[in-house]
Amino acid sequence: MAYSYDDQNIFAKILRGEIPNKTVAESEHTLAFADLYPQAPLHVLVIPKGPYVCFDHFAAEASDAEIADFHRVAAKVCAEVSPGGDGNGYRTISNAGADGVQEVPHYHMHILGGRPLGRMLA
Ligand code: D5M
Repeated sequence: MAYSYDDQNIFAKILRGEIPNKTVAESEHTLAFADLYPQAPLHVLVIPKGPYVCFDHFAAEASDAEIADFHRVAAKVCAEVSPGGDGNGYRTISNAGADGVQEVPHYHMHILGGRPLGRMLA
């Protein structure tokens, strides 16, 4: 499978510091920041710092360290609203490609929470 990464996408520009973001968490391989158009009281995007287009690209080609780091950072954000703590839960979403209606072609996980999100399978 060949993936073509467009380094002019908006998240690549955020990672290069060319446009601002509201950082929530950062680590060696991962950045988490507030979504510009929040759909819930908590709406955070988690992205790897490496040039990956979508989930399966990341999972296939990133190092184990990048993959572990990404999920640790995402879990830290989720923990704020986790039913395992004091929260009421959350949803993670990752859109890919045209059918997935992915707007920004840099892999990202949406984390939504802070309100009842309703049933959603499509
Ligand atoms: O979602 C892409 C998401 O990226 C969408 O929820 C808006 C968000 N977005 C777009 N530009 C920015 C900036 N500059 N900062 C923060 N968030 C942004 P997708 O899954 O690709 O449809």
